[in-house]
Amino acid sequence: MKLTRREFLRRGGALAGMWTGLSQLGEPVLAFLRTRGARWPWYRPDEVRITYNYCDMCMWRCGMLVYTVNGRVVKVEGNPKDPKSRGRLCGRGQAAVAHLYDPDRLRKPLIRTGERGTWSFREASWEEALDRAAEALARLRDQYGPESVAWFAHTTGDFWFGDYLPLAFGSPNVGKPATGLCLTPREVAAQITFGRGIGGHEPVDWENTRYIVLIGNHIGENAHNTVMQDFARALAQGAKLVVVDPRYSTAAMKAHRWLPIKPGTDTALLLAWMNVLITEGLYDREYIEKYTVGFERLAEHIRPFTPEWAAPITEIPAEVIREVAREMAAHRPQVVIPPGRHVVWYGNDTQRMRALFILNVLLGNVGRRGGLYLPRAPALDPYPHPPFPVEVAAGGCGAAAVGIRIPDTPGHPPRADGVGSKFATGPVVIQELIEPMITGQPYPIRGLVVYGVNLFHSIPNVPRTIEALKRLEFVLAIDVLPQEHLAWADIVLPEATFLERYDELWVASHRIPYIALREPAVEPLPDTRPGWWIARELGLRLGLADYFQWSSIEEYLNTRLMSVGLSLDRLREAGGVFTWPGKPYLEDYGEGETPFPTPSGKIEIYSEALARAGFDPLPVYEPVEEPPPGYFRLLYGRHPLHTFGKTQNNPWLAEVYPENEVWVNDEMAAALGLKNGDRVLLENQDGVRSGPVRVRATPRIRKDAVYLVHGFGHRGSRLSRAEGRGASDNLLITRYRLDPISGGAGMRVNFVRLIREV
Ligand SMILES: Nc1nc2c(c(=O)[nH]1)N[C@H]1C(S)=C(S)[C@@H](COP(=O)(O)OP(=O)(O)OC[C@H]3O[C@@H](n4cnc5c(=O)[nH]c(N)nc54)[C@H](O)[C@@H]3O)O[C@H]1N2
Ligand SMILES: Nc1nc2c(c(=O)[nH]1)N[C@H]1C(S)=C(S)[C@@H](COP(=O)(O)OP(=O)(O)OC[C@H]3O[C@@H](n4cnc5c(=O)[nH]c(N)nc54)[C@H](O)[C@@H]3O)O[C@H]1N2
Ligand code: SF4
Ligand SMILES: [Mo]
Repeated sequence: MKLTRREFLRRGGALAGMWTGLSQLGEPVLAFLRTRGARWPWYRPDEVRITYNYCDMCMWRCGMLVYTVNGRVVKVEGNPKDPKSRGRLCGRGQAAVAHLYDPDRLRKPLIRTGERGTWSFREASWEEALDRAAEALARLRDQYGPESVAWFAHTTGDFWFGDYLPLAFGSPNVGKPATGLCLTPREVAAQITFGRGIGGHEPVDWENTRYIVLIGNHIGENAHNTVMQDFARALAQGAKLVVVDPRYSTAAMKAHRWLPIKPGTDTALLLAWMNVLITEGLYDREYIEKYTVGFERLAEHIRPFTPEWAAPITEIPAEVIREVAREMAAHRPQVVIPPGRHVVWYGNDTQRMRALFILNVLLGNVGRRGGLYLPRAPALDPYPHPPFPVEVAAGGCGAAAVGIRIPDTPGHPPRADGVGSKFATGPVVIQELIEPMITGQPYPIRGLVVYGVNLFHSIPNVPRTIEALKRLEFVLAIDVLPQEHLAWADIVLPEATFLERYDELWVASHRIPYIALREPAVEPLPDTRPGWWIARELGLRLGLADYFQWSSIEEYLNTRLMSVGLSLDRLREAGGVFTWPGKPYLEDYGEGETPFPTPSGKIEIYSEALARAGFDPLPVYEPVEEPPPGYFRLLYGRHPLHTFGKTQNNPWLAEVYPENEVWVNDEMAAALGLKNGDRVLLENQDGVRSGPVRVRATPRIRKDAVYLVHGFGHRGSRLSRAEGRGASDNLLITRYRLDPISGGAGMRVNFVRLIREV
């Protein structure tokens, strides 16, 4: 029965009357009732439990308080003690509850019964599934060597399958999508320039900044909680904002200038800005002298790159370029060009990131208030274990890259991703591990363990991935949802969600170095298991008991915590988070102590390392391929209420934004006879077609590009709310340009045309 508002209020009134009546019974009556086992108050506050967690609805890891009543999670909240959430969560974080109780979750280990690529499985016991998985992995290791198995891992539980078990197993082929498909060029550029990576939390000193220039970097749609809080506060404090984006993004709506740049030409703009700062003498001379090397060569190098040179390339008027450079200089050092995060754009991305960093340096803002601060991480010891047979930088959001060198360990199997041949340096890049599965070059990869990576939505060139999956001898998938790639696994293991498990500590590199705890709020769904447990069980079966000497996860965590004088109990007493003082500014470093551990001990504007490796030692602009007639460049980005391809099925989030749209310039749409809401198919330069997607005809995008929110267009999954909704950008990204320095996969080199659905 539905209550009308009036009826509801009337009954509420009656209840309130009863309430007063009851309370007038007085304490003696209540005391008597208690002796009879009655509870008062009736809502039983003793059964509300709060546990600590860090959010896994995206990779940002906001600290979370989880409220459980009678064994059910009823709500999650930001942990006020946590530097990343400060008591708040974003919409996706709130929807963690719906993630936990998604009825489509995987519930049983599955063993393949039919052909790969079909959803033909039988349910199995953990005992059987683990035995068989370990047997298959051991056979590959014995027959072809441990390097014949690749391990792909992501989500915030990826430590066990991305950093620990694979290295104990002895494979250097450990890939995370947050490397070559996300931030590797940025980390490599930072390593070359500053001798240190940027890390998982972009170190922008929002509190003190007065002038912000966003290049791409669509904050507001890219919805990292703390960044949005900080960004909003900076604007409220009067900071000026310039947004460089071919699309009028949410951030652009807040900007005092929107520069609708021609896609792929940002390096030209950055060079022109440097040109103005240097030729007009507006840069920070003292800073450059004290902290950098190579400025003279830069001054020489940028001479031809005037605003007049950049204007026809970028399609931004020369006067505007000049004015923005002067405005930046007028605010220095409280001016910042944030490094962005998803920086694999056009394949020359390390050079673009170098240009962006050097521009910041000319403004004297690195390690200064209002610019880029210097983050630090707490130093916890690992749980003692024998040395790993391989050493490799698997990378990931928090990991720094490795400078210009080929990071193979002598005497151990080299990486198969092409570092040193196809590209120069950096952590293992995931997408280049697919090729050896097909071609056997430089040596064959025959097995794949995929933990929390969305094979068909995150890795470009899906036909190639399918080809690889057909050839592999063994595929093990560990996930929480029936994503489409699981149909290619031989064994599927259902993990418990982050709200149901302990996990490795989150050790954050941040302005305030800190650690955060993840502990279970409720028992896992029957027949799902935590990642640490799965890794350990596999490890024991693979003869790796020496690496798993702990008897319980609590013992593991306590031992690590002990190295900094903490324990699980003390971490809980502290509120699930423990912080240390940071050293964010240059003034926090003493004489003779440099925050820039480059070979010169200074910021390297001119890079000897790049020169030696045969690359341009100073950033250069390289034109990108133009779309053929009738085609648009395919751009993509985020929606504030979705994460990649993993939240489209979330019961709450699916209700708010159930499918994506293709943004098309309104004049171009009209010329094609299309209007808002029409359904079209997108066909790329290789003839690959997306499913039908609605047109969003809008003046908010340039005429030469279209735009999709990433992560939609699930096909062949068992996701009841996501299946068949919208179009997949990744399906249309059949090619990419490899960044020759870092191995990042520039994915904005695909073109699509619109075909009206008939
Ligand atoms: N809600 C939500 N937030 C997220 C995520 C999520 O899944 N969901 N994922 C997180 C992760 S891991 C990452 S890496 C970040 C990614 O977020 P960002 O680092 O902000 O990613 P970008 O690729 O810089 O941003 C996409 C923007 O670049 C613009 N763009 C496209 N081509 C060009 C160009 O040639 N030049 C310029 N100047 N702009 C261009 C697009 O129009 C779009 O507005 O988001 C993070 N935040
Ligand atoms: N085309 C295209 N490709 C992209 C991007 C893009 O914008 N467009 N963005 C790139 C970027 S910036 C990044 S960082 C990567 C992200 O790449 P991914 O991390 O691969 O992206 P998701 O779609 O979030 O995939 C997460 C997978 O983990 C599963 N999962 C969720 N929770 C758990 C859990 O607790 N345990 C386990 N075992 N599994 C879990 C999900 O069901 C899903 O299969 O993608 C990159 N690739
Ligand atoms: S930004 Fe949102 S989804 Fe990401 S960790 Fe924080 S609350 Fe969770
Ligand atoms: Mo990313």
